[in-house]
Amino acid sequence: MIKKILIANRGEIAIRVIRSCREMGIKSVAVYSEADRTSMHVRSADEAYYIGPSPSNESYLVIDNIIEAAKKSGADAIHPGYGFLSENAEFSDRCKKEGLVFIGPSAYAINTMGDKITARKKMLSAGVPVVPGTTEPIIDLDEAVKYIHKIGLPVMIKATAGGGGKGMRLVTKDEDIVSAVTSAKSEALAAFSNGDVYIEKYINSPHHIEFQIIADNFGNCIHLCERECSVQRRHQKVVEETPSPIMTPEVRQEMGKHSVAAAKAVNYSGAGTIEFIVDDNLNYYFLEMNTRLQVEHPITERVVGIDLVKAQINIANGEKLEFKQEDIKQTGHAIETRIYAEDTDNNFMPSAGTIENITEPLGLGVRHDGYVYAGYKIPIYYDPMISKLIVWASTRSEAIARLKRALYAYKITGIKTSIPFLYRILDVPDFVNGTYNTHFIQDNEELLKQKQNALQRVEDIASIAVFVDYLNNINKHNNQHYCKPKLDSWKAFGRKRNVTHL
Ligand code: MV4
Repeated sequence: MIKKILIANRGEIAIRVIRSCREMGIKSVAVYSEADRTSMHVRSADEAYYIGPSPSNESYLVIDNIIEAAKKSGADAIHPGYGFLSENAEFSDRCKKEGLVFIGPSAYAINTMGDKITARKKMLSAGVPVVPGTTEPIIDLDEAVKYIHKIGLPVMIKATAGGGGKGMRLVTKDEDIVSAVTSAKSEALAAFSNGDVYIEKYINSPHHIEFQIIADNFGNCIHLCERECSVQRRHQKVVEETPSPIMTPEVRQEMGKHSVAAAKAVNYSGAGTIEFIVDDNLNYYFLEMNTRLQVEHPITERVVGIDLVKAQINIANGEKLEFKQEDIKQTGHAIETRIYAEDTDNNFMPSAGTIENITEPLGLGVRHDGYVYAGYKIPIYYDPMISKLIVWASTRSEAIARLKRALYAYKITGIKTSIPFLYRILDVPDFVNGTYNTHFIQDNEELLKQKQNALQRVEDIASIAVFVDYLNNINKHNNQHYCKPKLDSWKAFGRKRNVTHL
């Protein structure tokens, strides 16, 4: 039985895992780097262990340090969160060897899905549709050119060790084939120490739709429906929603079955995600599998009513899935926006600094998964995502209205955030109508630019009010009133007058 879990992560996801641990009566152990001594996850956990200097390759990515902390604390399991060591096969294996339960899939599942060529082969033999293309690395350039002529341009050259857009080239012209293959290979070799690349037919303006699956260690696997993740910027998701505005019950059922088949093909255990690209005619193709809990998991939790972290822990504990496919129903609509510490009106520059004040949105249907607090200095070493704002309502249009209300109420001073940009997304006709694809942000660049709308004017008035307060404080200070209680004259009667009157 798992009694104590070490969370090998930081920020909002560490706090998210700690919350489920507390509800389940499981003790939680935080780990922290130098820069994270004052981080919220350290305070939220039952215990905390220092694991090294601020750069993640000296702390959150050092397997030995994390195992040592787990041993010292007496934890019996490790939750890796997302990022860091979450998709590291060596870490999964090492936990097992040390007698610690890794709350995630086997090294075999991570390795098979991590190598895109191997994953494509596996999916083909499991009957899952993959993007038309090759299933062997390009060895001979002439043969690659011949193959591309056969399937026709445009194509994408992708690194087998890639994913998330790294080591990828779009080829639209015959004369670019050789240089694209050559540069993709050298980029992949430099980035992943593996220069193998393969060919895929290019799917124009696709949707990114992913399916959540959960599987236990007894061969049971179900899907928890889809998430629409097409609002992305430079392969970073910005808004996610479920259900997808373009999904139909028939396609959902079919894609769900293929997602379960994909997971079963690698004996998957735990929570995972099957990513598809989908064209306008709802033809769908397997892209990759994420063998971890994802950032956007809360929208699924809300719409299907399952605590995914609790499910992960129960599975790792050797329990059977407590739900059957026919128990899974989507209720209402959920949307998540990721809040980044960045200046969206200045080329999305990271906005480091100290949070002066934060007012988190509350109210019906609002969930805020964050970790920053007033006075917190955002470290430069890690991802600039500071929180996720998730709303739920019974319909999509109500959910959009609720999200706008919550973004409006969300006030952070001291740093710039993506909140104003997110608000503008919710007003763009393609978003409102649910007719967007992965080119949404590019296609709506002009509409997404800062403009003097009603919200902006209210923000300006709020800023002026804060400044007036600030000036008043300076005046008080000059008159030595600062931090001293004001005494009405009748209260001051009979006392030594130490208050300078204006
Ligand atoms: C593609 C594609 C079109 N055709 N593959 C980008 C990230 C990586 N996971 C795969 N990606 C793409 N692969 C073929 N054959 C278009 C993209 C793509 C994309 C995919 C999902 C979400 C956002 C995207 C943004 C640009 C390109």
